[in-house]
Amino acid sequence: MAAETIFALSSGAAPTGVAVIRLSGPRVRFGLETLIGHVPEPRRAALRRLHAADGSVIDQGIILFFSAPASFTGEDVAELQVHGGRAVISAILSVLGALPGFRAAQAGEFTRRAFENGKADLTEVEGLADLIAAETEMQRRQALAVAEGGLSGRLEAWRTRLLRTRALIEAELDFSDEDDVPTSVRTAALVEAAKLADEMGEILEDSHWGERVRSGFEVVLLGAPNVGKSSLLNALAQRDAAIVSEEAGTTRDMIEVQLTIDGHAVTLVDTAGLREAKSGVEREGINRARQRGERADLVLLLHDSDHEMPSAPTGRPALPVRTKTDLGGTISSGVGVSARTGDGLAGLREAIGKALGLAVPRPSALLIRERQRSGVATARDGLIGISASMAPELVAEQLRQSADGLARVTGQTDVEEMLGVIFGEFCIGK
Ligand SMILES: Nc1nc2c(ncn2[C@@H]2O[C@H](COP(=O)(O)OP(=O)(O)O)[C@@H](O)[C@H]2O)c(=O)[nH]1
Ligand SMILES: [Mg+2]
Repeated sequence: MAAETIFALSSGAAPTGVAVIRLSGPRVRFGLETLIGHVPEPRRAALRRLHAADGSVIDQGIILFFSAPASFTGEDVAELQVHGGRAVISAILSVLGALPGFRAAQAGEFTRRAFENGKADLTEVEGLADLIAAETEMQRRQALAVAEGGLSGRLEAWRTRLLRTRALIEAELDFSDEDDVPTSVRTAALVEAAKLADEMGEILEDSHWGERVRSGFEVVLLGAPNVGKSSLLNALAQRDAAIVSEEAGTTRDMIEVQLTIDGHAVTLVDTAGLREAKSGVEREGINRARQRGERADLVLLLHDSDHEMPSAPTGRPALPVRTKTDLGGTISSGVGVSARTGDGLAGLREAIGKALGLAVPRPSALLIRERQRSGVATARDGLIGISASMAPELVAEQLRQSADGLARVTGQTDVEEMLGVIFGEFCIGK
């Protein structure tokens, strides 16, 4: 079945200064002929009038044509930059919609075609999705690194080495006169497998940094009722997100606000004050506060002259925060702040950044999703499973499983390439 030609408004909601309408598929040339009377030279901006079916002019805009396969999707692609008014856009979309073989694109369909045509692998597609969703500087940086092939390049290099190693073993198995593969081949394979396992381990042992940057770091406020948790959350968020009251036990649900610290997304969570609950609802709130603290990236332990510091959930990094410093008293441990006057807020943000390790510049993480991590982990496990005493057939099988793990991450299968590596590099069957 011939692919349909798809089209969509690729820029944001109208009205805008300029809108971009994108087309992709086998009938893009026909679409351009209909709209502007001809197909412009590929990759050159052309200022043209766009026409309705009755020949009247809809608008004037910049037309870009990309000839297959040198385009984002790998198909013929056109981008129409027109004035971003609702009537302009809908007039053009309705001309396109009426053309035979044309239909409106579904969400992600251009990218899907790019993947199917080998223009981007799955990790690059995921990076692209994250780049579009990125809200902080650090999310943008790591998404761009992955979208530009930072992860797929690593995976591809590993996979090639795995396939080559396996091909070596198979070649020796198939063509050796003896029953056994020469030990030199096996030794080389074992050394390479161990090396690869180490390299994979290195990027796996990153404390899930990429996923945390992607979804944001979670900081949970813990402390006795009335110690000033809700006030502090509001002061850091610079808005009244949580109810502040002199009455103890007001906050029962979690209240979350988003902050940006050192270019990273941080979710700050207000919780129910920790005490002996007076009601079932409050008890539930306190349980949830503790649970949330147990999986937080950082816990702020609030205390003041009237309220003791709560104990930190085991194993979680914690930062003591002395509240209500405007009322006087001494700061015995941690950072001092006053939500009322704003004193110490900048220092607290800084301390949070430091405690989370956000302040230290790092290279962009390459594993930004659980799917990618589990594929690499599968690949490494396959390699770790290889032992010196193993029959060569089994070593080859472990190597295959390992390569499969990587192929799943990039969205390829490896059978054809396996053959390609054997025949291409080893001149078997001459
Ligand atoms: N003087 C002073 N009072 C504060 C400060 N922060 C909170 N409070 C007061 O302490 C009480 C409890 O505050 P709240 O934020 O609701 O505490 P929570 O129960 O821990 O969420 C309220 O009466 C607040 O006005 C502060 O920095 N200085
Ligand atoms: Mg509160």
